[in-house]
Amino acid sequence: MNTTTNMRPFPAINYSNNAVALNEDAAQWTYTELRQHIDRLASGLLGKARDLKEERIAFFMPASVNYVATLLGIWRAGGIAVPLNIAAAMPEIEHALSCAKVTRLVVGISSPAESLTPLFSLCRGLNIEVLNFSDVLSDKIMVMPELDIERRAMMLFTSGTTNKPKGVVSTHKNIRAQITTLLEAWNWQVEDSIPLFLPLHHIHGIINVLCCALWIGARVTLFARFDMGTILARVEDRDYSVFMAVPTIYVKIIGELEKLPEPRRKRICTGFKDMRLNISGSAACPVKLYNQWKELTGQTLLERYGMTEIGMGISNPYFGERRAGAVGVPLPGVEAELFDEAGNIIEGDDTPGEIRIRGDNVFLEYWDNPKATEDSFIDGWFCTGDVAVRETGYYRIMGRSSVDIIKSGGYKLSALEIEGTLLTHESVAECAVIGVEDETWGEAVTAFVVLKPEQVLEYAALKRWCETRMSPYKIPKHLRVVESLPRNAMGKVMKPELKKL
Ligand code: MCA
Ligand code: AMP
Repeated sequence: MNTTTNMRPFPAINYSNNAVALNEDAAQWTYTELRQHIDRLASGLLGKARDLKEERIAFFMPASVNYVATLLGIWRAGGIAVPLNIAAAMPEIEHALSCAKVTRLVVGISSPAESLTPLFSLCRGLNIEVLNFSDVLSDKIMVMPELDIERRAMMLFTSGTTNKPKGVVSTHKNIRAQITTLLEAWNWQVEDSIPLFLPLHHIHGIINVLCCALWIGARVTLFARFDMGTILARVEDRDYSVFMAVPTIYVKIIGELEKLPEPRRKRICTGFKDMRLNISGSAACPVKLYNQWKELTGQTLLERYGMTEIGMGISNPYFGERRAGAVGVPLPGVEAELFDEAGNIIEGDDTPGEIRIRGDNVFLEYWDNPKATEDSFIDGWFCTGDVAVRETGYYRIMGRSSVDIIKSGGYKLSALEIEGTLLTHESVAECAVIGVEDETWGEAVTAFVVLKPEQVLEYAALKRWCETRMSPYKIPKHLRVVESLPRNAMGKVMKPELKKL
Protein backbone atom coordinates (compact mmCIF):
# COMPACT_ATOMS: atom_id res chain seq x y z
CA MET A 1 0.00 0.00 0.00
CA ASN A 2 1.28 3.46 -0.88
CA THR A 3 1.44 5.33 2.40
CA THR A 4 3.62 8.19 1.26
CA THR A 5 1.97 11.12 -0.30
CA ASN A 6 2.24 12.28 -3.85
CA MET A 7 1.01 15.70 -2.75
CA ARG A 8 4.60 16.86 -3.06
CA PRO A 9 4.45 18.00 -5.74
CA PHE A 10 1.10 17.58 -7.48
CA PRO A 11 1.22 15.27 -10.52
CA ALA A 12 1.13 18.14 -13.02
CA ILE A 13 4.02 19.84 -11.26
CA ASN A 14 5.93 16.59 -11.02
CA TYR A 15 7.59 16.61 -14.41
CA SER A 16 8.98 19.08 -16.86
CA ASN A 17 5.86 20.87 -18.03
CA ASN A 18 5.91 24.08 -19.98
CA ALA A 19 2.17 24.58 -19.88
CA VAL A 20 1.05 27.72 -18.09
CA ALA A 21 0.05 27.00 -14.50
CA LEU A 22 -0.64 30.51 -13.23
CA ASN A 23 -1.39 33.93 -14.63
CA GLU A 24 -0.75 36.77 -12.25
CA ASP A 25 -1.31 40.26 -13.65
CA ALA A 26 0.70 40.26 -16.87
CA ALA A 27 3.07 37.48 -15.73
CA GLN A 28 2.79 33.80 -16.58
CA TRP A 29 4.27 30.90 -14.65
CA THR A 30 4.75 27.50 -16.25
CA TYR A 31 4.47 24.34 -14.19
CA THR A 32 8.24 23.92 -14.33
CA GLU A 33 8.79 27.46 -13.04
CA LEU A 34 6.20 26.97 -10.35
CA ARG A 35 7.87 23.76 -9.26
CA GLN A 36 11.21 25.58 -8.90
CA HIS A 37 9.53 28.31 -6.89
CA ILE A 38 7.91 25.74 -4.59
CA ASP A 39 11.17 23.83 -4.13
CA ARG A 40 13.08 27.03 -3.35
CA LEU A 41 10.50 28.09 -0.78
CA ALA A 42 10.33 24.61 0.78
CA SER A 43 14.14 24.48 0.97
CA GLY A 44 14.29 27.91 2.58
CA LEU A 45 11.75 26.89 5.19
CA LEU A 46 13.63 23.68 5.89
CA GLY A 47 17.01 25.36 6.33
CA LYS A 48 19.11 22.71 8.02
CA ALA A 49 16.13 20.59 9.04
CA ARG A 50 15.11 17.49 7.07
CA ASP A 51 11.42 17.78 7.81
CA LEU A 52 9.19 20.55 9.19
CA LYS A 53 7.48 17.88 11.30
CA GLU A 54 4.05 19.50 11.27
CA GLU A 55 5.33 22.91 12.28
CA ARG A 56 2.44 25.35 11.88
CA ILE A 57 3.50 27.97 9.38
CA ALA A 58 1.02 30.75 8.72
CA PHE A 59 1.03 32.99 5.68
CA PHE A 60 -0.55 36.32 5.03
CA MET A 61 -0.71 37.04 1.29
CA PRO A 62 -3.21 37.81 -1.40
CA ALA A 63 -3.71 35.32 -4.22
CA SER A 64 -0.36 35.24 -6.01
CA VAL A 65 2.26 32.82 -7.23
CA ASN A 66 3.98 33.41 -3.88
CA TYR A 67 0.83 32.30 -2.08
CA VAL A 68 0.79 29.10 -4.15
CA ALA A 69 4.49 28.45 -3.58
CA THR A 70 4.05 28.95 0.16
CA LEU A 71 1.07 26.61 0.42
CA LEU A 72 2.66 23.85 -1.64
CA GLY A 73 6.12 24.51 -0.22
CA ILE A 74 4.91 23.99 3.34
CA TRP A 75 3.20 20.76 2.27
CA ARG A 76 6.30 19.59 0.47
CA ALA A 77 8.55 20.25 3.47
CA GLY A 78 6.22 18.53 5.95
CA GLY A 79 4.64 21.49 7.70
CA ILE A 80 1.04 22.40 8.42
CA ALA A 81 -0.09 25.30 6.24
CA VAL A 82 -2.18 27.93 8.03
CA PRO A 83 -3.45 30.43 5.43
CA LEU A 84 -4.67 33.59 7.13
CA ASN A 85 -7.63 35.72 6.13
CA ILE A 86 -6.06 38.88 4.74
CA ALA A 87 -9.25 40.84 5.43
CA ALA A 88 -9.37 39.80 9.09
CA ALA A 89 -9.15 42.22 11.99
CA MET A 90 -6.17 41.87 14.34
CA PRO A 91 -8.08 40.16 17.17
CA GLU A 92 -9.19 37.48 14.69
CA ILE A 93 -5.65 36.96 13.41
CA GLU A 94 -4.37 36.80 16.95
CA HIS A 95 -6.89 34.07 17.71
CA ALA A 96 -5.81 32.03 14.66
CA LEU A 97 -2.08 32.42 15.35
CA SER A 98 -2.27 31.58 19.00
CA CYS A 99 -4.83 28.78 18.63
CA ALA A 100 -2.69 27.09 15.94
CA LYS A 101 0.49 27.72 17.93
CA VAL A 102 2.09 29.14 14.83
CA THR A 103 5.87 29.51 15.04
CA ARG A 104 6.63 31.26 11.73
CA LEU A 105 4.64 33.60 9.52
CA VAL A 106 5.43 34.28 5.86
CA VAL A 107 4.30 37.60 4.42
CA GLY A 108 4.07 38.64 0.78
CA ILE A 109 6.65 40.97 -0.71
CA SER A 110 4.15 43.23 -2.41
CA SER A 111 2.38 44.21 0.81
CA PRO A 112 3.23 47.77 1.88
CA ALA A 113 5.22 47.38 5.08
CA GLU A 114 3.23 50.06 6.89
CA SER A 115 -0.03 48.15 6.70
CA LEU A 116 1.74 45.15 8.21
CA THR A 117 2.96 47.01 11.31
CA PRO A 118 0.12 45.81 13.60
CA LEU A 119 0.67 42.24 12.38
CA PHE A 120 4.39 42.48 13.06
CA SER A 121 3.88 43.72 16.60
CA LEU A 122 1.26 41.04 17.19
CA CYS A 123 3.79 38.40 16.09
CA ARG A 124 6.49 39.87 18.31
CA GLY A 125 4.13 39.54 21.26
CA LEU A 126 3.35 35.93 20.34
CA ASN A 127 7.00 35.07 19.72
CA ILE A 128 6.36 34.28 16.07
CA GLU A 129 9.17 34.78 13.58
CA VAL A 130 8.05 36.86 10.60
CA LEU A 131 9.65 36.00 7.26
CA ASN A 132 9.50 37.93 4.04
CA PHE A 133 8.67 35.55 1.19
CA SER A 134 11.58 36.60 -0.97
CA ASP A 135 14.04 36.18 1.91
CA VAL A 136 12.94 32.58 2.41
CA LEU A 137 13.63 31.47 -1.17
CA SER A 138 16.77 29.35 -1.18
CA ASP A 139 19.06 28.73 -4.15
CA LYS A 140 20.14 25.42 -2.70
CA ILE A 141 17.40 22.84 -3.20
CA MET A 142 17.17 20.41 -0.29
CA VAL A 143 16.06 16.78 -0.28
CA MET A 144 12.39 16.79 0.66
CA PRO A 145 11.08 14.47 3.35
CA GLU A 146 8.97 11.43 2.48
CA LEU A 147 5.62 12.03 4.13
CA ASP A 148 3.06 9.56 5.28
CA ILE A 149 -0.30 10.53 3.78
CA GLU A 150 -1.87 10.49 7.24
CA ARG A 151 0.28 13.48 8.21
CA ARG A 152 -1.45 16.79 8.98
CA ALA A 153 -1.19 19.28 6.12
CA MET A 154 -3.51 22.24 6.55
CA MET A 155 -5.48 24.15 9.16
CA LEU A 156 -8.39 26.39 8.13
CA PHE A 157 -10.52 28.31 10.56
CA THR A 158 -14.25 27.87 10.53
CA SER A 159 -16.99 29.36 12.63
CA GLY A 160 -19.15 26.99 14.53
CA THR A 161 -21.87 27.72 17.02
CA THR A 162 -19.21 28.36 19.62
CA ASN A 163 -17.73 31.76 20.18
CA LYS A 164 -14.34 31.55 18.46
CA PRO A 165 -13.51 29.86 15.13
CA LYS A 166 -11.99 26.39 15.36
CA GLY A 167 -8.93 25.14 13.48
CA VAL A 168 -10.00 22.40 11.06
CA VAL A 169 -7.06 20.10 10.43
CA SER A 170 -6.88 18.09 7.20
CA THR A 171 -4.26 15.50 6.35
CA HIS A 172 -2.56 14.97 3.00
CA LYS A 173 -4.91 12.03 2.49
CA ASN A 174 -7.98 14.19 3.14
CA ILE A 175 -6.80 16.84 0.71
CA ARG A 176 -5.98 14.29 -1.96
CA ALA A 177 -9.43 12.76 -1.61
CA GLN A 178 -11.09 16.20 -1.72
CA ILE A 179 -9.27 17.02 -4.96
CA THR A 180 -9.52 13.72 -6.81
CA THR A 181 -13.24 13.30 -6.29
CA LEU A 182 -13.84 16.66 -7.97
CA LEU A 183 -11.47 15.91 -10.85
CA GLU A 184 -13.60 12.87 -11.62
CA ALA A 185 -17.02 14.33 -10.91
CA TRP A 186 -16.58 17.60 -12.76
CA ASN A 187 -14.55 16.15 -15.60
CA TRP A 188 -11.55 18.43 -15.08
CA GLN A 189 -9.38 18.73 -18.19
CA VAL A 190 -5.76 19.69 -18.68
CA GLU A 191 -7.01 22.32 -21.17
CA ASP A 192 -9.17 24.02 -18.53
CA SER A 193 -8.70 27.65 -17.62
CA ILE A 194 -10.28 29.15 -14.51
CA PRO A 195 -10.26 32.52 -12.76
CA LEU A 196 -9.56 32.47 -9.02
CA PHE A 197 -11.02 35.45 -7.21
CA LEU A 198 -12.33 33.77 -4.07
CA PRO A 199 -10.60 34.27 -0.72
CA LEU A 200 -7.73 31.85 -0.21
CA HIS A 201 -8.35 30.89 3.39
CA HIS A 202 -11.29 28.62 2.52
CA ILE A 203 -11.81 25.29 0.79
CA HIS A 204 -13.77 26.79 -2.11
CA GLY A 205 -10.81 28.84 -3.36
CA ILE A 206 -8.01 26.56 -2.17
CA ILE A 207 -9.26 23.10 -3.09
CA ASN A 208 -12.07 23.43 -5.63
CA VAL A 209 -10.34 26.02 -7.78
CA LEU A 210 -6.60 26.17 -7.11
CA CYS A 211 -5.66 22.62 -6.15
CA CYS A 212 -7.97 20.89 -8.64
CA ALA A 213 -6.60 23.00 -11.47
CA LEU A 214 -2.97 22.47 -10.47
CA TRP A 215 -3.40 18.75 -9.89
CA ILE A 216 -4.72 18.18 -13.39
CA GLY A 217 -2.38 20.66 -15.08
CA ALA A 218 -4.87 23.37 -16.02
CA ARG A 219 -4.41 27.17 -15.97
CA VAL A 220 -5.42 29.46 -13.10
CA THR A 221 -5.69 33.23 -13.39
CA LEU A 222 -5.18 34.80 -9.99
CA PHE A 223 -7.05 37.86 -8.73
CA ALA A 224 -6.39 39.43 -5.36
CA ARG A 225 -10.15 40.10 -5.06
CA PHE A 226 -13.35 39.80 -7.04
CA ASP A 227 -12.51 42.37 -9.71
CA MET A 228 -15.77 42.47 -11.63
CA GLY A 229 -14.56 44.69 -14.51
CA THR A 230 -11.45 42.68 -15.38
CA ILE A 231 -13.10 39.33 -14.87
CA LEU A 232 -16.03 40.15 -17.15
CA ALA A 233 -13.65 41.51 -19.79
CA ARG A 234 -11.73 38.22 -19.71
CA VAL A 235 -14.98 36.25 -19.93
CA GLU A 236 -15.86 38.35 -22.97
CA ASP A 237 -12.46 37.39 -24.45
CA ARG A 238 -13.25 33.69 -23.88
CA ASP A 239 -10.30 33.26 -21.50
CA TYR A 240 -11.99 30.72 -19.23
CA SER A 241 -13.59 27.31 -19.59
CA VAL A 242 -14.73 26.88 -15.98
CA PHE A 243 -16.17 29.42 -13.53
CA MET A 244 -16.71 28.79 -9.82
CA ALA A 245 -18.36 31.29 -7.52
CA VAL A 246 -20.72 31.78 -4.61
CA PRO A 247 -24.36 32.75 -5.32
CA THR A 248 -23.70 36.36 -4.25
CA ILE A 249 -21.20 36.71 -7.08
CA TYR A 250 -23.71 35.48 -9.66
CA VAL A 251 -26.25 37.98 -8.23
CA LYS A 252 -23.68 40.76 -8.51
CA ILE A 253 -22.74 39.78 -12.08
CA ILE A 254 -26.39 39.77 -13.13
CA GLY A 255 -26.77 43.25 -11.58
CA GLU A 256 -23.73 44.43 -13.52
CA LEU A 257 -24.86 42.87 -16.80
CA GLU A 258 -28.18 44.65 -16.50
CA LYS A 259 -26.33 47.97 -16.49
CA LEU A 260 -24.30 47.24 -19.64
CA PRO A 261 -25.27 48.18 -23.19
CA GLU A 262 -26.90 45.31 -25.08
CA PRO A 263 -24.02 44.36 -27.43
CA ARG A 264 -21.46 44.08 -24.62
CA ARG A 265 -23.90 42.26 -22.37
CA LYS A 266 -24.48 39.77 -25.15
CA ARG A 267 -20.76 39.19 -25.69
CA ILE A 268 -20.18 38.53 -21.98
CA CYS A 269 -23.19 36.21 -21.78
CA THR A 270 -21.85 34.30 -24.77
CA GLY A 271 -18.51 34.10 -22.95
CA PHE A 272 -20.26 32.33 -20.07
CA LYS A 273 -22.34 30.20 -22.42
CA ASP A 274 -19.27 28.90 -24.21
CA MET A 275 -17.62 27.72 -21.00
CA ARG A 276 -17.92 24.04 -20.26
CA LEU A 277 -18.99 24.57 -16.65
CA ASN A 278 -20.36 27.21 -14.24
CA ILE A 279 -20.55 26.11 -10.60
CA SER A 280 -22.32 27.66 -7.62
CA GLY A 281 -21.69 26.71 -4.02
CA SER A 282 -20.85 27.63 -0.43
CA ALA A 283 -24.42 28.81 0.12
CA ALA A 284 -27.86 28.01 -1.23
CA CYS A 285 -28.41 29.01 -4.85
CA PRO A 286 -32.01 30.26 -5.03
CA VAL A 287 -34.10 28.75 -7.84
CA LYS A 288 -34.74 32.29 -9.09
CA LEU A 289 -30.99 32.82 -9.52
CA TYR A 290 -30.52 29.44 -11.25
CA ASN A 291 -33.28 30.38 -13.71
CA GLN A 292 -32.01 33.92 -14.27
CA TRP A 293 -28.52 32.64 -15.03
CA LYS A 294 -29.85 30.07 -17.45
CA GLU A 295 -32.01 32.63 -19.21
CA LEU A 296 -29.18 35.15 -19.49
CA THR A 297 -26.28 32.89 -20.41
CA GLY A 298 -27.77 29.57 -21.44
CA GLN A 299 -25.61 27.88 -18.76
CA THR A 300 -27.17 25.44 -16.34
CA LEU A 301 -25.49 26.17 -13.02
CA LEU A 302 -24.09 23.11 -11.30
CA GLU A 303 -24.77 23.46 -7.58
CA ARG A 304 -22.83 21.48 -5.03
CA TYR A 305 -22.62 21.24 -1.24
CA GLY A 306 -19.52 21.29 0.92
CA MET A 307 -18.03 22.25 4.22
CA THR A 308 -14.59 23.12 5.57
CA GLU A 309 -14.52 19.82 7.46
CA ILE A 310 -15.31 17.63 4.44
CA GLY A 311 -14.36 19.49 1.29
CA MET A 312 -17.19 18.77 -1.11
CA GLY A 313 -19.73 16.09 -0.21
CA ILE A 314 -22.67 16.27 -2.58
CA SER A 315 -22.90 17.60 -6.11
CA ASN A 316 -25.20 17.82 -9.06
CA PRO A 317 -23.80 15.74 -11.90
CA TYR A 318 -21.62 17.03 -14.71
CA PHE A 319 -23.40 14.69 -17.10
CA GLY A 320 -27.08 14.36 -16.28
CA GLU A 321 -29.76 16.45 -14.64
CA ARG A 322 -28.62 19.53 -12.69
CA ARG A 323 -31.67 20.19 -10.61
CA ALA A 324 -32.59 23.71 -9.49
CA GLY A 325 -32.70 24.11 -5.71
CA ALA A 326 -30.96 20.76 -5.14
CA VAL A 327 -27.32 19.95 -4.43
CA GLY A 328 -27.34 16.57 -6.18
CA VAL A 329 -25.96 13.23 -5.07
CA PRO A 330 -22.93 12.08 -3.03
CA LEU A 331 -19.61 12.54 -4.81
CA PRO A 332 -17.45 9.54 -5.76
CA GLY A 333 -15.79 8.11 -2.66
CA VAL A 334 -17.99 10.14 -0.32
CA GLU A 335 -20.64 8.42 1.78
CA ALA A 336 -23.59 10.64 2.72
CA GLU A 337 -26.70 9.70 4.65
CA LEU A 338 -29.57 11.48 6.33
CA PHE A 339 -30.15 10.69 9.99
CA ASP A 340 -33.31 11.19 12.03
CA GLU A 341 -33.32 12.58 15.57
CA ALA A 342 -33.07 9.10 17.07
CA GLY A 343 -29.84 8.57 15.15
CA ASN A 344 -31.22 6.18 12.54
CA ILE A 345 -30.41 6.32 8.86
CA ILE A 346 -33.38 7.54 6.86
CA GLU A 347 -34.06 5.23 3.94
CA GLY A 348 -35.81 6.51 0.87
CA ASP A 349 -37.03 9.93 -0.10
CA ASP A 350 -38.97 12.84 1.35
CA THR A 351 -38.05 12.59 5.05
CA PRO A 352 -35.77 15.35 6.30
CA GLY A 353 -32.75 14.57 8.41
CA GLU A 354 -29.24 15.69 9.29
CA ILE A 355 -26.57 15.13 6.65
CA ARG A 356 -23.72 12.99 7.94
CA ILE A 357 -20.62 12.26 5.91
CA ARG A 358 -17.94 9.54 5.85
CA GLY A 359 -14.90 9.10 3.64
CA ASP A 360 -11.25 9.95 3.18
CA ASN A 361 -12.33 13.53 2.45
CA VAL A 362 -13.42 14.09 6.06
CA PHE A 363 -11.00 16.13 8.20
CA LEU A 364 -8.90 14.66 11.01
CA GLU A 365 -9.67 16.90 13.96
CA TYR A 366 -10.32 20.33 15.37
CA TRP A 367 -6.90 21.53 16.41
CA ASP A 368 -6.20 21.19 20.10
CA ASN A 369 -9.88 20.54 20.77
CA PRO A 370 -10.51 16.81 21.26
CA LYS A 371 -13.88 17.49 22.88
CA ALA A 372 -15.22 19.39 19.85
CA THR A 373 -13.81 16.70 17.54
CA GLU A 374 -15.45 13.91 19.52
CA ASP A 375 -18.75 15.76 19.68
CA SER A 376 -18.88 16.22 15.92
CA PHE A 377 -18.63 12.50 15.06
CA ILE A 378 -21.12 9.73 15.76
CA ASP A 379 -20.09 6.16 14.91
CA GLY A 380 -17.51 7.45 12.45
CA TRP A 381 -19.95 9.77 10.69
CA PHE A 382 -19.21 13.50 10.66
CA CYS A 383 -22.35 15.38 11.71
CA THR A 384 -22.68 18.47 9.52
CA GLY A 385 -25.56 20.15 11.34
CA ASP A 386 -27.18 20.74 7.93
CA VAL A 387 -30.68 19.42 7.40
CA ALA A 388 -31.68 18.05 4.01
CA VAL A 389 -34.29 15.96 2.30
CA ARG A 390 -33.85 13.51 -0.59
CA GLU A 391 -36.18 13.87 -3.52
CA THR A 392 -35.87 11.08 -6.11
CA GLY A 393 -32.32 10.59 -4.85
CA TYR A 394 -31.27 14.24 -5.06
CA TYR A 395 -30.45 16.07 -1.82
CA ARG A 396 -32.07 19.42 -1.14
CA ILE A 397 -30.69 21.49 1.77
CA MET A 398 -33.47 22.72 4.02
CA GLY A 399 -31.46 24.67 6.56
CA ARG A 400 -29.20 24.27 9.54
CA SER A 401 -29.91 22.81 12.91
CA SER A 402 -28.54 25.98 14.56
CA VAL A 403 -29.87 29.53 14.28
CA ASP A 404 -26.48 30.71 15.43
CA ILE A 405 -24.83 30.05 12.06
CA ILE A 406 -25.22 32.70 9.39
CA LYS A 407 -24.16 32.40 5.73
CA SER A 408 -23.39 35.77 4.20
CA GLY A 409 -21.96 35.97 0.68
CA GLY A 410 -20.59 32.43 1.10
CA TYR A 411 -18.91 33.08 4.45
CA LYS A 412 -20.04 31.06 7.43
CA LEU A 413 -20.36 33.29 10.47
CA SER A 414 -21.02 32.57 14.11
CA ALA A 415 -23.75 34.78 15.56
CA LEU A 416 -22.27 34.11 18.99
CA GLU A 417 -18.84 35.35 17.95
CA ILE A 418 -20.33 38.62 16.64
CA GLU A 419 -22.49 38.97 19.75
CA GLY A 420 -19.41 38.38 21.92
CA THR A 421 -17.67 41.31 20.25
CA LEU A 422 -20.70 43.63 20.28
CA LEU A 423 -21.14 43.01 23.99
CA THR A 424 -17.76 44.64 24.60
CA HIS A 425 -19.15 47.93 23.21
CA GLU A 426 -19.52 50.39 26.08
CA SER A 427 -23.15 51.25 25.20
CA VAL A 428 -24.42 47.72 24.70
CA ALA A 429 -26.16 45.94 27.56
CA GLU A 430 -27.54 42.94 25.66
CA CYS A 431 -27.56 41.84 22.06
CA ALA A 432 -28.63 39.09 19.71
CA VAL A 433 -27.42 38.57 16.16
CA ILE A 434 -29.36 36.79 13.44
CA GLY A 435 -29.20 36.34 9.67
CA VAL A 436 -32.05 37.93 7.76
CA GLU A 437 -32.92 36.75 4.27
CA ASP A 438 -31.27 38.96 1.68
CA GLU A 439 -31.25 38.76 -2.13
CA THR A 440 -27.59 39.65 -2.53
CA TRP A 441 -25.94 38.17 0.54
CA GLY A 442 -28.22 35.18 1.14
CA GLU A 443 -28.41 36.25 4.76
CA ALA A 444 -27.59 39.71 6.09
CA VAL A 445 -26.11 39.99 9.57
CA THR A 446 -28.60 41.87 11.74
CA ALA A 447 -27.96 42.95 15.32
CA PHE A 448 -30.68 43.53 17.91
CA VAL A 449 -29.29 45.59 20.74
CA VAL A 450 -30.51 46.67 24.17
CA LEU A 451 -28.60 49.76 25.27
CA LYS A 452 -27.32 50.64 28.71
CA PRO A 453 -29.30 53.44 30.41
CA GLU A 454 -29.03 56.84 28.72
CA GLN A 455 -26.94 55.55 25.83
CA VAL A 456 -27.57 56.11 22.14
CA LEU A 457 -26.06 54.14 19.26
CA GLU A 458 -26.21 55.04 15.58
CA TYR A 459 -25.56 52.43 12.91
CA ALA A 460 -22.68 54.39 11.34
CA ALA A 461 -20.88 54.67 14.69
CA LEU A 462 -21.33 50.98 15.40
CA LYS A 463 -19.99 50.07 11.94
CA ARG A 464 -16.89 52.22 12.50
CA TRP A 465 -16.38 50.64 15.90
CA CYS A 466 -16.63 47.15 14.39
CA GLU A 467 -14.07 47.84 11.68
CA THR A 468 -11.02 47.23 13.87
CA ARG A 469 -12.61 44.33 15.69
CA MET A 470 -14.00 41.99 13.04
CA SER A 471 -13.66 41.07 9.34
CA PRO A 472 -15.68 43.47 7.16
CA TYR A 473 -18.14 40.77 6.11
CA LYS A 474 -19.10 40.07 9.74
CA ILE A 475 -20.09 43.67 10.46
CA PRO A 476 -23.86 43.91 10.93
CA LYS A 477 -25.68 45.25 7.90
CA HIS A 478 -28.63 46.29 10.09
CA LEU A 479 -28.97 47.51 13.66
CA ARG A 480 -32.22 47.44 15.62
CA VAL A 481 -32.21 49.07 19.04
CA VAL A 482 -34.90 47.41 21.17
CA GLU A 483 -36.20 47.79 24.73
CA SER A 484 -35.69 44.12 25.49
CA LEU A 485 -34.95 40.82 23.78
CA PRO A 486 -37.61 38.09 23.64
CA ARG A 487 -36.47 35.35 26.01
CA ASN A 488 -37.92 31.97 26.97
CA ALA A 489 -38.44 30.70 30.50
CA MET A 490 -34.79 29.64 30.65
CA GLY A 491 -33.72 33.20 29.78
CA LYS A 492 -32.49 32.17 26.31
CA VAL A 493 -33.09 34.63 23.47
CA MET A 494 -35.78 33.31 21.11
CA LYS A 495 -34.11 34.06 17.78
CA PRO A 496 -37.01 32.80 15.64
CA GLU A 497 -39.09 35.58 17.30
CA LEU A 498 -36.48 38.14 16.26
CA LYS A 499 -36.57 36.83 12.68
CA LYS A 500 -40.29 37.62 12.58
CA LEU A 501 -39.48 41.24 13.38
C1 MCA B 1 -18.08 41.85 1.27
N1 MCA B 1 -18.96 42.49 2.07
C2 MCA B 1 -19.76 41.58 2.63
C3 MCA B 1 -19.32 40.34 2.15
N2 MCA B 1 -18.30 40.53 1.31
N3 MCA B 1 -20.79 41.71 3.48
C4 MCA B 1 -21.40 40.60 3.87
N4 MCA B 1 -21.04 39.36 3.46
C5 MCA B 1 -20.01 39.20 2.60
N5 MCA B 1 -19.66 37.99 2.21
C6 MCA B 1 -19.13 43.92 2.29
C7 MCA B 1 -17.85 44.67 2.49
O1 MCA B 1 -17.51 44.69 3.85
C8 MCA B 1 -18.21 46.05 1.98
O2 MCA B 1 -18.98 46.70 2.92
C9 MCA B 1 -19.11 45.73 0.81
O3 MCA B 1 -19.69 44.44 1.09
C10 MCA B 1 -18.39 45.65 -0.51
O4 MCA B 1 -17.19 44.92 -0.30
P1 MCA B 1 -16.36 44.31 -1.48
O5 MCA B 1 -15.12 43.67 -0.90
O6 MCA B 1 -16.22 45.29 -2.57
O7 MCA B 1 -17.34 43.19 -1.94
P2 MCA B 1 -17.08 42.16 -3.02
O8 MCA B 1 -15.67 42.20 -3.51
O9 MCA B 1 -18.16 42.27 -4.04
O10 MCA B 1 -17.20 40.81 -2.15
C11 MCA B 1 -18.29 40.03 -2.18
C12 MCA B 1 -17.84 38.58 -2.43
C13 MCA B 1 -17.02 38.13 -1.21
C14 MCA B 1 -16.97 38.52 -3.68
C15 MCA B 1 -19.08 37.78 -2.61
O11 MCA B 1 -17.81 38.21 -0.05
C16 MCA B 1 -16.51 36.73 -1.38
O12 MCA B 1 -15.47 36.52 -2.01
N6 MCA B 1 -17.24 35.73 -0.85
C17 MCA B 1 -16.88 34.33 -1.01
C18 MCA B 1 -16.54 33.71 0.28
C19 MCA B 1 -16.09 32.27 0.11
O13 MCA B 1 -15.27 31.93 -0.74
N7 MCA B 1 -16.65 31.40 0.90
C20 MCA B 1 -16.31 30.02 0.83
C21 MCA B 1 -16.31 29.51 2.22
P3 MCA B 1 -18.99 48.30 3.05
O14 MCA B 1 -19.37 48.82 1.69
O15 MCA B 1 -20.00 48.55 4.09
O16 MCA B 1 -17.60 48.67 3.46
S1 MCA B 1 -17.32 28.10 2.30
C22 MCA B 1 -16.39 26.83 1.82
O17 MCA B 1 -15.23 26.95 1.45
C23 MCA B 1 -17.17 25.55 1.77
C24 MCA B 1 -16.29 24.38 1.89
C25 MCA B 1 -17.97 25.49 0.47
O18 MCA B 1 -18.99 24.83 0.42
O19 MCA B 1 -17.51 26.12 -0.50
P1 AMP C 1 -17.97 26.46 5.68
O1 AMP C 1 -17.90 25.90 7.04
O2 AMP C 1 -17.57 27.87 5.55
O3 AMP C 1 -17.20 25.56 4.84
O4 AMP C 1 -19.47 26.41 5.21
C1 AMP C 1 -20.13 25.18 5.06
C2 AMP C 1 -21.59 25.38 5.10
O5 AMP C 1 -22.03 26.09 3.96
C3 AMP C 1 -22.36 24.10 5.06
O6 AMP C 1 -22.42 23.49 6.33
C4 AMP C 1 -23.72 24.56 4.56
O7 AMP C 1 -24.48 25.07 5.61
C5 AMP C 1 -23.34 25.70 3.63
N1 AMP C 1 -23.38 25.32 2.21
C6 AMP C 1 -22.35 24.99 1.40
N2 AMP C 1 -22.81 24.73 0.15
C7 AMP C 1 -24.15 24.90 0.18
C8 AMP C 1 -25.20 24.80 -0.78
N3 AMP C 1 -24.96 24.51 -2.04
N4 AMP C 1 -26.47 25.04 -0.37
C9 AMP C 1 -26.72 25.36 0.91
N5 AMP C 1 -25.78 25.49 1.86
C10 AMP C 1 -24.51 25.27 1.50
